[in-house]
This record gives sequence, structure tokens and C-alpha cells, in this order.
Amino acid sequence: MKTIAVIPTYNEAENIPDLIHELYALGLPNFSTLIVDDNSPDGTADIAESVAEENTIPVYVMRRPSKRGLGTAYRDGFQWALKVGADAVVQMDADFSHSPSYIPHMLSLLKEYDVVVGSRYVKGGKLDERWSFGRYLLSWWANAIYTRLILNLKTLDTTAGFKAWRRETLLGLDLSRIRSNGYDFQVEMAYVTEKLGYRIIEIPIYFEDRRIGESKLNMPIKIESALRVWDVWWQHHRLTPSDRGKPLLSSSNDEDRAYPKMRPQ
Ligand SMILES: Nc1nc2c(ncn2[C@@H]2O[C@H](COP(=O)(O)OP(=O)(O)OP(=O)(O)O)[C@@H](O)[C@H]2O)c(=O)[nH]1
Ligand SMILES: [Mg+2]
Repeated sequence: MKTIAVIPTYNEAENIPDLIHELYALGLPNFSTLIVDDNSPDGTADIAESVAEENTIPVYVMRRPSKRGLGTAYRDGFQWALKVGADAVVQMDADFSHSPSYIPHMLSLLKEYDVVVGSRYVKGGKLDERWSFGRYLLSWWANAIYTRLILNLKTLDTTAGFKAWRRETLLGLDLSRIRSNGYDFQVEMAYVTEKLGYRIIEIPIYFEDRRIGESKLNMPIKIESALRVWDVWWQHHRLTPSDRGKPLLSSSNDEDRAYPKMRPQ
């Protein structure tokens, strides 16, 4: 099973070498990583490339010219992963909030499920112990109540950013219908996945606060994402499983599935 981890980065220079080392220490067969970097001023992209070269490991870096948001980074990264023939795609943050140690279990569940969600709100899931009760309450309300009620979602962690996807699921979702450019991407993906009737499983994770570096999630972004939930409903509430996209991107040609040389976009 060809597995690609897609990791968007913006100023993650201090996290990326350790993350790459932890990912490859898992010893997963046929595994590679795609870093989608938005011209981070701290040189994240160059650092990722030199770690790959020094250790001769398959880490690819997609360099985008400017900061374009988490949602577009994932869309570009997923398209690339599909193009090069990934059977499974893992999405995760670069700041260690998503521990690589869960990945083997997530991948094994893809035999039975179309997407596996690393969840903070399912039974057994946990948020960083350092969170104040007020912060926890706000996050729980936004995820497990506000978004879920508007969209009538079964998924408990509606903004989860740690997932493993089967190739067929991403093709069926048809990424061209996903409009979110920012953090609302996670909610839109969760909603479309449920509306299309895919088999989803949430596994509990311990979500640790970022170890180093700065959060890119500020209050205006949070408010915009909360309002975007209504748009997401409006765009997709009529979807049914018959609207699954056709697997146009699958290719039996080995040349198509080769890793293309990365160039700045
Ligand atoms: N390429 C790209 N990556 C981004 C962008 N914004 C955030 N990221 C990356 O997306 C991941 C999640 O961002 P974080 O800042 O950790 O956001 P968060 O985890 O929701 O917030 P915290 O809990 O405060 O860390 C990290 O790997 C970031 O470097 C962006 O505009 N472009
Ligand atoms: Mg984070």
C-alpha cells in the first residue's frame, strides 16, 4: 500500500526535522511524505529538503509562493498524492499535536473504513492537560455542539486535522467541490464525507499543544471559520451517496504514478 503523509507547513523549521525522523522511524512500508510549504520565512522548505537528502528518505517538498491557507495546501497536496498513485493519504499538522505513533493503527483501519479520524472528542480522546477549563469548554462547544448541530454531523471531532484517507474516498469526494481555503476545510471535508455516505471511524487521540513555534490560528480566523459553517451547509446539504465523484484520476500507467520533480508553483 503506497502511503503518503501530506503535511502543510508555515514556519515549522524547529519542528520539521524531528517530525520527519519520527515518521520514518515508524518503518512503514512504501511510505513517503509531502511537505506543502508556503514560502515560510524561517526556511522550513530548505530544511525539510536537507533532512531528506542527508538521510536519503523520500520527503518531497511542494513550494508555494506565498501563504495561501491550510485548505488550499491540503487540496494541492492531496491532488499531488493522488496523481502519484497513493493508495492511502495521511493528513497531519507539523507541530506534534498529531503524534505519528497513531499512524500505523489508523492505516490498518483503512481496510474496513473509508476514512479514519484522530479524534479529541470521542471516548478516550484527550486534550492537552495544560488547557484551562474555559478554553476546553469553548473548543468542545465549537466542535462537538455548534458545528455538529448546524450540519447534523455524527462525527464528534468536526475540526479534526489528523486523518487517514483511502484513495477511493478522496477521489469520490471530488476535491474540486471543496471551497474552503482556511481552517474550515476540515469541517467541509467532514460534512461532504458524511453526506456521501462514507464509512468513518473516530479513534481517540491525545492532542498535545504545539511543542515549539507559533500558532497560526488567531481569533479572526476562528470567527471566520465559525461563520463559514453556514456556507458549508448551503453548498452541500443536498449531496447524497450518488454524488460520489468518478475515479478519473486513477491510472494504471506506471509512468503517471512516478514522483514528479518538484518545482516552485
Ligand atoms: N502551507 C500552509 N500551512 C499552514 C498554513 N496555516 C497553517 N499551516 C500549517 O498547518 C498546521 C496547523 O497549523 P497550527 O498553527 O498548528 O494550527 P492549529 O493546530 O489549529 O492551532 P494550534 O492548536 O494553536 O497549534 C501546521 O503544520 C501549520 O504550519 C498556511 O497558510 N499554509
Ligand atoms: Mg497546531
